[in-house]
Amino acid sequence: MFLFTVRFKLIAVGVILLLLFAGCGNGNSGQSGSLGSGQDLESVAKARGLTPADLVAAAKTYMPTGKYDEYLMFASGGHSGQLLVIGVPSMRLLKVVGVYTPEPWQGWGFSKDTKKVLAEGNPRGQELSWGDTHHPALSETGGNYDGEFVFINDKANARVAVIDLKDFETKQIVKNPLSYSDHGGTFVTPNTEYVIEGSQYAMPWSGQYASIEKYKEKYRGMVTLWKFDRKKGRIIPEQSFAMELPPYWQDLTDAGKLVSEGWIFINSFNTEMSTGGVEDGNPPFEAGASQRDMDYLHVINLKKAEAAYKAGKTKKINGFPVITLATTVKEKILHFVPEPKSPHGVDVTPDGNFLVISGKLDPHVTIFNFTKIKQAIENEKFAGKDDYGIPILGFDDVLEKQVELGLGPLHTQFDPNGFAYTSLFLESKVARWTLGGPWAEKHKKQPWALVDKVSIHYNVGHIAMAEGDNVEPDGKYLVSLNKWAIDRFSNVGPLLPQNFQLVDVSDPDGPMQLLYDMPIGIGEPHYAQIIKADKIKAWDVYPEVGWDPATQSKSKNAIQAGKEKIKRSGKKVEIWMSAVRSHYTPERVQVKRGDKVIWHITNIERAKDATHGFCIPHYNINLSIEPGETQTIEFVAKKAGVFPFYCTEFCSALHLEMAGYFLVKP
Ligand code: CUK
Ligand code: CUA
Repeated sequence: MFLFTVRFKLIAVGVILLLLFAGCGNGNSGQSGSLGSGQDLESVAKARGLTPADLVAAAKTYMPTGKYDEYLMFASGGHSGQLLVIGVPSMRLLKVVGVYTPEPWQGWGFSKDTKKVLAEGNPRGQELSWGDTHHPALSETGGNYDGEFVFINDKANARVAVIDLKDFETKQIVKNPLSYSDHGGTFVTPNTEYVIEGSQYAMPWSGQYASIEKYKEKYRGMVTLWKFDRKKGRIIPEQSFAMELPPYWQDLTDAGKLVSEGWIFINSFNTEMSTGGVEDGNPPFEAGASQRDMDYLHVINLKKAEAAYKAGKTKKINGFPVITLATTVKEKILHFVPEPKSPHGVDVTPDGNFLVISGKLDPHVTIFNFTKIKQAIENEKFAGKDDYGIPILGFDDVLEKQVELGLGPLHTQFDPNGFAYTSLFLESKVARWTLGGPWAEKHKKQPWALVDKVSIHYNVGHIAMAEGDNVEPDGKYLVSLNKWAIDRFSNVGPLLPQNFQLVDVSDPDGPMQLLYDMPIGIGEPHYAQIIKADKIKAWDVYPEVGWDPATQSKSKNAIQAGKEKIKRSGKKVEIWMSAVRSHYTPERVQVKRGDKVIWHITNIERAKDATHGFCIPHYNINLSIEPGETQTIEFVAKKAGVFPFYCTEFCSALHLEMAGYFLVKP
């Protein structure tokens, strides 16, 4: 690695010298000309108008064919409802994982099992075909990403999905039984005991009706602790519980780690309990929810909450155990810390001892000291109570520092060099600043000080750093997840892509360098996590022929070559079909109109990448059957006719012949 770096630096320096010598690097016109007639770097750079800095950036991100990225980024797909997998530093999109929205390429939402997973997230029978994904959370062991699972929330409908990274498929969607709205999810505890989902917009329990005049009494926030069973790869709703919270608008969450392990932190806004109604002469939300100078950071003792739940000190709401506000007060589970003005983002430092709160409407980040918070709670040193009886700690008793960073601070990440990085939405910059405490001493840095800023394009929301939420962050790369793109890309009409920008932050003594723009043409990504690629131990092909990804075990409907069959009983027709290059067996399937069709297909291939598709026109069926996989479709053959089915993956020279006829007799 060291050798590589040195060599790399030499090459970079060589490139720059070459260009300077050639009198090239005449600024970036935003347009590139021809490729250049020659094959040498100098003439290509000249023809394309590339500066020396461009060439260095290119050398840092270019991935030669067949080489792999060092990191994988799991990014939310925003209101596409999906999850994106992107290589870092090349910023190549590797996969769009179907989560809340049907995804035909993966057959997601077309097979019996995947339809079932999507339907798990349908509240009271209402079918949903999208989600608003915000915060992916990789599973953790000992406070570091372990590469086994990733979770992601749907803010619009308060749902949580579980994706197994053995095959990058969504395995489960749980619908929150208490709320329609979540934002404080997903975040995991340091060993993924719980997946945390906090609400956003307060509402009456479970979506019941209550007049908005009854806001204070009838509307509530919540945080749900979903118990995760790693062996089963599933959330266990029967071992999960929630806490009732006041009707403030809870925002982001983070789980404590190391010294703060066993605690959860949630920030909030609208502690004014503004209810909108600008049309009736009330202050609009954006003003009404910003009147007070302080909102409340929620500090939750998870160990105590868990004990209360296990002791049965809960109330069933919509069949789900909830620790009420009264119990919360009695059991001393929840405390508030005043936090400045409508904050956004609460981020726990890698050592677990500091909580960084961003101002949003305040140019500072506010840093609280967890040790001081714990002491104040133990000594019951309170500055007051809120309307619901929750004790409020004294701001100055728990404050460590406030650092002025710039306009619109939102989210913070950390590197191994003692730096924190905070996005500045209004300034369109990312600030690098130093942490204090033992960390600063170790890194010999002036504590709590702004060091540097890098411009991004434009209006950054979250930032993601390599292994950035871990107790041992990697740093090196930072990805800025920008909300606006404006002039960064070719005109593709009034709906513009969002822009991910890759920033090199590897040099603790040098400037941060913007390397690359990646347009995101699918939903608005909010958050992402970046994991070392070698931590992911995904399968090349399914472990056995006849694998059922829904159970991650062999399917009872798996068949071997030669055992294909069609069974009829009354109005039911069941088919066991095999797929292999380049045919389906059987190739003809005949049923009568009105028959119930249950169709199992096993891809009996063992070769990597030998995926077959399967589609039937009119019946809205499109599957992707990966090597070794068995899938089932079920439908009623309501329409008579002849329906040619075929393979939708170009799998061999005779792929076009991989087809057959589905005949429905009138
Ligand atoms: S949020 Cu979108 S920029 Cu949902 Cu985490 Cu802050
Ligand atoms: Cu199988 Cu194309």
